[in-house]
Amino acid sequence: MSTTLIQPTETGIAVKNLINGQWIPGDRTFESVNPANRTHVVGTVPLTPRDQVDAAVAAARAAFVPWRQKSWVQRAEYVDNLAQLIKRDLEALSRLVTIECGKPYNEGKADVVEALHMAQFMAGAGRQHTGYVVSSEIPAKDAYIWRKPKGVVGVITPWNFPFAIPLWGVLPAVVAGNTVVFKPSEETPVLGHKLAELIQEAGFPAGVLNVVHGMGEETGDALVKNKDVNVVMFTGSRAVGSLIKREAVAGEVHKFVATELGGKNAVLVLDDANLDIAVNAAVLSAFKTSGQRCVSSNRLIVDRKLEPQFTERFLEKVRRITVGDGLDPKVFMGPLVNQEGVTKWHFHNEKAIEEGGEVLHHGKELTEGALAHGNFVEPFVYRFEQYKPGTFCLREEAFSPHTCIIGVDGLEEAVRVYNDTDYGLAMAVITEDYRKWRYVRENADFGLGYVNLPSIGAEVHLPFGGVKGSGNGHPAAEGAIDYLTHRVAFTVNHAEEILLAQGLSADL
Ligand code: UN1
Repeated sequence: MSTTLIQPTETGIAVKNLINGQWIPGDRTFESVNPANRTHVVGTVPLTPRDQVDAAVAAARAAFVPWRQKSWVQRAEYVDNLAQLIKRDLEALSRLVTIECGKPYNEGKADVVEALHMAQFMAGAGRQHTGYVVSSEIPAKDAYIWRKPKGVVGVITPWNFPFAIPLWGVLPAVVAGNTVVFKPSEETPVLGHKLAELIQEAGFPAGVLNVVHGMGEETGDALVKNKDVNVVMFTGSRAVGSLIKREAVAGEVHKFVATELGGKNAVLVLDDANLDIAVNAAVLSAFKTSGQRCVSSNRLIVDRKLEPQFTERFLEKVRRITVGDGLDPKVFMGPLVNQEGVTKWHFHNEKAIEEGGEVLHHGKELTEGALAHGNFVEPFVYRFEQYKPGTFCLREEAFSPHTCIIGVDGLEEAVRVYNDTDYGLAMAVITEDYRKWRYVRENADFGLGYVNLPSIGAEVHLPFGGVKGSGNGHPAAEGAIDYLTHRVAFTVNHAEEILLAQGLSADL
């Protein structure tokens, strides 16, 4: 059992699609480049046309019947094989995450470890309950709530967790008996390809897991509009998620679209906060992964009583943040994923200034020397002494190292300010007072809540997903099985006569 894995110097991998167990090269291709050095081509990747996407869906459809006839335990065995392979290749895969998506090596490794944890969790899930027996009005009847797979699942994932997030969707789908067509992000297709290689090596039957590469407008569009796709699991931007929801379900009542769409997350620093925890949680929430997590915090909502000390200590740490190629162990922030990310960062910074934010740390775009060909920017920090409702900068996700300190008076204003966005994904509150965090838990809108921690760092066996504009529930991790199975009612009579519920007469 061996696969060839990319070393830091290796370039130009010829990525192929995986359809029905066959490797299919692309007629048209695009290049995936290293965001720390755009002259470094990591791979050449197929632009998959509509008819090839349809062929992948047809392969998944054909594989569905024999696959669902296996037991949950049998299907989970393949996932266990995959877990072993991820463990074997952990180091090389971690380096590849850094090379293709830019995250520092330790974060690349955490991404692969998170994927491994999902594989371990789902391998075990094959031996968990697959439904319930419930009581009936008639003593001789057993009623079951029984989970059945929905069919073919299209999984479309982002570049910021190129190894973990695909497995959040793909693995619950296949363990539950669905088959999959997976489209990796066009920013990290070589990692998608490595995953496809491991899927092949793990021995999944042909057609159970298919991988197609390309752009959202062509390949993704073909996948979400295919009538034979029963569920779409999408993680990415709110704009694309909304479009997919509209397009995918138009005229297709059976189709379900599960979305996980980012946030305008925050750290709430209350008046009794431990300042060491508050400052560290704020730096990690705002700037880990260069602010490119859907759970990154663009807002630090700080009680006015602590705000001056907090700000001074926060800025001290921000000034020491190192930016550079993530393969260098001293680097805290790697590059942004692409030049559009850099443009967007400039745009959000300019909006913050235009809307009256007081700039506290004006990070620069770094374009000199060894960084000349990468997408490097420094942190940008600004302040609103009073909350300013209705602003773009305090309501829209920046997905970059851009954060605002907002002064508030007390717990209730902190929560009001926190809730004043269209999103509701991740929230961290820093307090020593159990009554205060309980108030926040009950009154703030979020899917992931933390006390005395950053807003990042979720574990796979917890549900992951937000409310409001952050998505429609838990299309990822622990919660995914709910979207990937249909719970059927199944009732069995053990008597020798027919007795009906609600006192309904069975007399003929
Ligand atoms: C994302 O933010 O896009 O909770 C995913 C975390 C990670 C997953 C983040 N485990 O920070």
